Amino acid sequence: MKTAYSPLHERHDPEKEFYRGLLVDCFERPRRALGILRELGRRELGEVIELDAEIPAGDSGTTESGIIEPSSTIFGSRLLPLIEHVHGREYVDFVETIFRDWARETHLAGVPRPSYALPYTFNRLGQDHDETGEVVPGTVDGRLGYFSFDTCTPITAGTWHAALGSAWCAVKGQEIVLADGAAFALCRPPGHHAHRQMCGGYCFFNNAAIAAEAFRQHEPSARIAILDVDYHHGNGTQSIFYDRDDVFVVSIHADPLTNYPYYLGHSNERGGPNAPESNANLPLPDGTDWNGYAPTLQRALDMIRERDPSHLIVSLGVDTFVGDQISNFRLTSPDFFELGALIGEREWDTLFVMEGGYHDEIGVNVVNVLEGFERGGGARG
Ligand code: OKP
Ligand code: ZN
Repeated sequence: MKTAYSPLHERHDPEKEFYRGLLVDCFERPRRALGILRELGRRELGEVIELDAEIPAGDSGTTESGIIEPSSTIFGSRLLPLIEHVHGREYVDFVETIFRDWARETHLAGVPRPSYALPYTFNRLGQDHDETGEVVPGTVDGRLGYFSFDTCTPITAGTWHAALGSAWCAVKGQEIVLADGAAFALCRPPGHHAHRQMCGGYCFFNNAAIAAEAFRQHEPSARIAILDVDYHHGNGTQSIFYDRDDVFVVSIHADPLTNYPYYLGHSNERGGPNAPESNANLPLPDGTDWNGYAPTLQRALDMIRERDPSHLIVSLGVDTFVGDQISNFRLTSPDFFELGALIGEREWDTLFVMEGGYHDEIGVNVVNVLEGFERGGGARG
C-alpha cells in the first residue's frame, strides 16, 4: 500500500496547550508522524510518496512572502476548493490569517503574546440567541473564540501550511485509492474534530471529510462510509455529514460521558431530519480491551455493509493503545494487526487517514493496522 506524506507538518510544532487550568507540553508533536514514517521504512509496506509543494519558505506569521498565492500552487487548483467546500471561506481565511494578526497585535499594542495563539472566550452566546444573528467579531481574541471550541489547539506561524499539507495528503490518498484500491494518508495535524467552522482537538481541516468530498466530486454517485476508530469521538466528521445521506459515519470511541470531546458521540445521535440513519456512535467504557473492542468493530463493519459503500475511509487513531498518554483503552500492538485484518476481510476500496495516537509505539501500531489490512485481503493484498 502506498503512503501520501508531506513534510509540511513539521511547521506545526506548538509548545504548550492549556489543559485543566495549566499550560502543559503539547501531546500532538511532529515526532508522531516522523515515528510512523520511520516504521514504514523499516517494514517495507510500500512506496512513500512525498508531496513537495511550491510553497514559500516563510510562514504565515512572520513574513508577507509566507502567504501562499493560491492561484500559483497545487493548493489553489484542487485542494483549496475542496477545503472550502467542507469548511467555508470565512473559516479557511481564519486559519490562514489568525496567527499573523495575533503577532501583529503584539507588535502594535505592545501586549506580550506567546508564539502560539489560543482563545480565552468562546461563542456559546450566539447559539442561544438565534434572533441576534451571527456576526464574526473583528478582533483577534474574538475571532479565535468564534472559530475554536477548546483550549488545547494552539495556532502557530506554521499551522496554516501544515494543515494544508495534511489535507493534501488526504486528497492525494484519495487519488491513489482510485488507482490502487487502497492508500494511507499520513495526515498531521489530525482532522476528525474539526467542524465546518471550528478548530479543536488538535484539528484544523477535516482531512477525512475532504477526502470524502474528493471521492464525491470524482464520482457524484459515490457512496462513502467513514469508520472512525480513534479513541476520541470524531465530533467534526459527525457534524459535517450529520444531515447527509451520501456519507455514512460510524465511530467507535470512549464514552463521551467521561471523555473528550464530551458533548457529542452518544449512541442516540443517528443523523439529521434529512438523513435519519446516516450516523452511528458506538461508545465503549474506559478500560476496554480487544475482547470488548472486536465485537463492536464487527458490528460497525456490518452496519457499513448494509450501506453497500463504493469507498471506505478509515479515520485511523491508535490512541486506543494500552500505553497511550491521554487515553484509557487497552489494545495491544498485535491487536492492531487484527483490527486491520477485520477491515481488510471486507474488501472495500479503502483510504486510511491518520488521526490520533500519542505513544512512541505509534509507528508499530499504525503499520500493524495497514499490514493486517493487506493480510486480511484488503486491496487484493
Ligand atoms: C485528538 B485526537 C489531553 C486532553 C485532551 C484533547 C484531545 C484531542 C485528541 N490530556 N485534549 O482525537 O486523537
Ligand atoms: Zn484521539
